[in-house]
Amino acid sequence: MRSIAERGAELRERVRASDVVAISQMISALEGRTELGLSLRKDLYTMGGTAHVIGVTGAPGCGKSTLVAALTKVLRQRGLTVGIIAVDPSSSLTGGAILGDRIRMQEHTLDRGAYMRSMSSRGSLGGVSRATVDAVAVLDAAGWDVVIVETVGVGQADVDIVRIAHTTIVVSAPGLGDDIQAIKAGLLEVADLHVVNKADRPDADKAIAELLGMLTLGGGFGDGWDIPVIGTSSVTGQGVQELADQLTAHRAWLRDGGELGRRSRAAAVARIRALAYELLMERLDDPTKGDGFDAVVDAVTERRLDPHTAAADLIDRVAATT
Ligand SMILES: Nc1nc2c(ncn2[C@@H]2O[C@H](COP(=O)(O)OP(=O)(O)OP(=O)(O)O)[C@@H](O)[C@H]2O)c(=O)[nH]1
Ligand SMILES: [Mg+2]
Repeated sequence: MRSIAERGAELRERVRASDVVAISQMISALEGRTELGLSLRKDLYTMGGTAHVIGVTGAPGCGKSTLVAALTKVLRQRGLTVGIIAVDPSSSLTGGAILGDRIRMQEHTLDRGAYMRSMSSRGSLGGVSRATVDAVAVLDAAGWDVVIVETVGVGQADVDIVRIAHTTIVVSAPGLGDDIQAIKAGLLEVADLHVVNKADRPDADKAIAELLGMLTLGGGFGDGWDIPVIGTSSVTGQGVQELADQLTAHRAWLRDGGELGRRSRAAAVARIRALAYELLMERLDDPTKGDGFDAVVDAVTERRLDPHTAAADLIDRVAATT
């Protein structure tokens, strides 16, 4: 039986050589937090840093997955390798989304330059964000040129993804109703690029005009990047080349204008804080299982001790054992 260290070293080499089987194995190991996965985490981070990470978010059913498949085709034609991570497709209102995604991605499955992975947040409290960030890191380490993360545009996962994405695309579509408008408004400020998908529909022009109106009301952004609003259709292919062009333009702007450094720094801060919080929660869990803790709970229940002091003591105890 080979040691964890040996297996880890072999897996890392295969990932570095862009072996898709190894990529899948590594993502699974990280997601499942196996001993192997935990041993890989630190090295993984220093292996990457070259991929263009693109977040695609927007209301359920607006056509994100279909658009990502169409965009992938264009990017592949341009010679770029594309990794796709679909976060929590199971929460979809449209149902059967994973199957749909698989079918849409089928034309890419025989293509070694395209990789797709679905991640579900079911049963994992906050775990989907971490698992997604890890999966992005694996594809980045494997040398993928572009890593696209699709999220449904309503939860914490989106916020976390936006933090690690270099470029965030907010997708909307005509005729999705008022709830959707609210989601769109919430996502307005995170967009680097707006896409109004289903531009083949007759009400698309109105949706584009509305969005332009909302952007104008939101005030100028004035940092040298004019947020484009692109009408796309996965049916006719309209706008997908332009979207690919704008992604390249945004990446160049990020690099040339110093914004890339700022975003990377903000992402590092967010990541450190999230991991520290997670670590603290794990460690807090330990003393709460000990006998000593029961006495503290008794004291707080009987109002002999206030919960603020008890909480501060708990943190001190955790810090003392580190
Ligand atoms: N007319 C038209 N329909 C589209 C277009 N793009 C997607 N659709 C349809 O919209 C529906 C939803 O598409 P998806 O790509 O699954 O949308 P999604 O945003 O990924 O959905 P979730 O992942 O479930 O949130 C499907 O029935 C698509 O066929 C488009 O450009 N035009
Ligand atoms: Mg989808």
